[in-house]
Amino acid sequence: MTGTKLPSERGLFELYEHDAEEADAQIFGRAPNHDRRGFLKGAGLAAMSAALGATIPFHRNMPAGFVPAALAEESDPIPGKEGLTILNDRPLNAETPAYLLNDAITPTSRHFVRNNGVPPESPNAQDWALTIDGLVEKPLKLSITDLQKQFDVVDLALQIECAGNGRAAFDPPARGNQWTYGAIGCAKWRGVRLADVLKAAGIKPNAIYTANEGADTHLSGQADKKPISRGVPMEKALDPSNLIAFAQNDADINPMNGAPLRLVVPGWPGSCSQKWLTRIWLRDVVHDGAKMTGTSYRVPRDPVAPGEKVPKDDFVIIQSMPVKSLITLPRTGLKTASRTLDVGGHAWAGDRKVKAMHVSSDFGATWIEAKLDDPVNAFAWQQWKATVAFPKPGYYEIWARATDDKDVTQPFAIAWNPKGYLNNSMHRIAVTVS
Ligand SMILES: Nc1nc2c(c(=O)[nH]1)N[C@H]1C(S)=C(S)[C@@H](COP(=O)(O)O)O[C@H]1N2
Ligand SMILES: [Mo]
Repeated sequence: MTGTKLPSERGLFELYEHDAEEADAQIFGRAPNHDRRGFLKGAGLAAMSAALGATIPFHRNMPAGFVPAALAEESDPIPGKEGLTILNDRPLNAETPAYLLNDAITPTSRHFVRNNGVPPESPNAQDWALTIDGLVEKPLKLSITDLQKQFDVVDLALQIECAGNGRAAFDPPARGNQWTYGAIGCAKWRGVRLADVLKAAGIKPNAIYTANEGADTHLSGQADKKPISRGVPMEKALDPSNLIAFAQNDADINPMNGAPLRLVVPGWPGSCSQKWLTRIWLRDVVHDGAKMTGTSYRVPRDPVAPGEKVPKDDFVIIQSMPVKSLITLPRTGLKTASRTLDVGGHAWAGDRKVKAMHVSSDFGATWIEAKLDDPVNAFAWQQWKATVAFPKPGYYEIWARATDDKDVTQPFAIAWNPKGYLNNSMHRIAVTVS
């Protein structure tokens, strides 16, 4: 959508969902009597036509305040993705319903998408170059072939979770993508170790933080603005589980998941895993790139009451993600005639391991321990399963909660924070037994 001014971080879907009249005014220009679209401003009409892929001959008759049907019905518009729920179109954000995340390795078609800007158009793997510079002895410029030839290539199952996953449950609500449960995936990533590449460049002793850059562009179209540029402290950067990845599930990375080259920094907010990776520079300060400062990916240092205003200085950068789990089998809403039910899913705990998994079918009064697998490698989510029994027909909920190796357990209630991050309250599904 060029030529029309949308507020950043809000696409047509979000605009129309929240206030269709206002969205109309912004897209088409304000109508004097508010019940008709105004004389379509050239730019607004062009933008809507571009979104629809056609001119709109009767645009003056379009009633105000509804999503054009062609946009509303668009269900699977992301190439290579299937079954995802679109939360926003600009930037593109889509999550995966829990029951579609049942595989131990998330298929590429079901890996969520979280974009902050406009992805690069047809990026070319042959010409791709990654620069390592800043506080290094020897700056490097590496092609993907250089990476493959000069460093060990490894395959790891690594989970990436958006820090805002679960935001939809916040009350009072937090602005931003209203993720429910599905901004999480654990794909098999192939690449070289970030630590190996940084060491090859020679890390200077005063380097304390990475600063990552990608090839996507800012929603405003301004070349001097970056959609997102985050980094991690050196200690996290040197963890051998971090990858500079060039393959996802034994194939090319999906274009929306960062093809042809991305970082995977598991266990920390997904935003640390820069997509369309072009540069890593080492700095002697905490990186202050786009979405590193202010309240982005930060939470209050101490717990706050829901709705409380928190001074900016009281926010700290999110590091490890908290312990969490999902019920991916069965799908919520199941109706069954059986008195027993197999349930299962995954559990993960940021930098930690999950130690135990429990399931309740009586609203938390009693819990049974689920069978929990070890991760296939560090930072892979862990599979769990259990069989629950129902004493008689009726409505039941299955609740699931994970406990990490420091004995931290998922809460029932949300620890509210202003930006709606880190909701790790337990997942529950509904089951009716006839
Ligand atoms: N270049 C770039 N990298 C990015 C982003 C982005 O917008 N641009 N989004 C980040 C965020 S907020 C998340 S949660 C993950 C999501 O990865 P995915 O889209 O492959 O699921 O990518 C991260 N890397
Ligand atoms: Mo994210």
